[in-house]
Amino acid sequence: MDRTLALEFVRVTEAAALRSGRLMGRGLKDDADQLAVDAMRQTFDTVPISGTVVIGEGEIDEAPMLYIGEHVGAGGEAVDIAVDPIEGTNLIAKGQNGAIAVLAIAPKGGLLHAPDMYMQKLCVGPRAKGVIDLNASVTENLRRVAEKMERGIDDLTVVMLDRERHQDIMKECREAGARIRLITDGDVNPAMECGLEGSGIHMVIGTGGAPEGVLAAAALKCTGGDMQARLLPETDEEVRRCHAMGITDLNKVLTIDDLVHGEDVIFAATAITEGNILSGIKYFAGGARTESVVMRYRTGTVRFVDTIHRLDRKLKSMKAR
Ligand code: VTB
Ligand code: MG
Ligand code: MG
Repeated sequence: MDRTLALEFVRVTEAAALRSGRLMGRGLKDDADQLAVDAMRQTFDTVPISGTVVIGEGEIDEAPMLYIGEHVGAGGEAVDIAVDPIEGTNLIAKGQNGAIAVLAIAPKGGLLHAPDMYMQKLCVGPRAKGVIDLNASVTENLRRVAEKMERGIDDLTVVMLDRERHQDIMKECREAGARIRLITDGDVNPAMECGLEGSGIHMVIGTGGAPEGVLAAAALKCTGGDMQARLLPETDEEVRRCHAMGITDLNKVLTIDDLVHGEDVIFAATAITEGNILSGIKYFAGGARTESVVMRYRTGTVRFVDTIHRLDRKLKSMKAR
């Protein structure tokens, strides 16, 4: 993929974040989501790609925009797109940390077309690459990651969604001595943070959305991190969808390269609320400031984009056109 596209994609996540961030703390998660979806959709149409949404807001009959199969872009290189215009709508609604606007782009066929079902995930950063095993116990994984990172288990911080279903792994992490950060929503952001030195996050574990799993894998692939996952279909229909994707062995451990294949992927995210690496949006009279990250697997470049948006000037220049 043309590398100049990377900056175009940041514009897309910035737009989604800028538009929806205004609603922080207002308790309006669906309204915020709608604003982000609209902004992302519009901005995509200024980017010179022929994109197909493979992970999006839902099926064609349930999502008016950015539905799976929808074509976006102004025309150009054929790419597959995974989007989550707001990853963590509850977080925005309550003004809590960790909401991001996020996307991943790969050449056709580069992203697992993960349907909306649960996925068991285990994510680590580059310093722990090659040692995780989803079939091993949590304790064993913590032991191996700590050893690879040349530190104690008590120097590891593990993130998981605060859910009843995680009681067992939570207990195991506590007994092994790891520090835990329980989050109410949004497991893509901490997975991305695992790959970035200085975030203080070393592992993300537990069950969350499969679409979010592919976005996490894209970020971790770019930073050289590692991930393993397993689809957890719950209904016959979900099982059928796994089979349709060519996954016949439902117990199969998906590696990071199963989730994101090939040698080319771009990941971009803009913080909406505060994160451990990216600061949340700050609005001021006439504008706002956003922090984003954009990464390319091909070169391994991780670019932090700190942008001041003069919304008053933009409006003026649009009117003058
Ligand atoms: C998961 C997680 C997401 O929603 O999909 C979660 O991966 C929903 O999980 O990051 P529950 O069914 O347990 O509520 C998010 O937190 C936000 O999209
Ligand atoms: Mg969302
Ligand atoms: Mg989400």
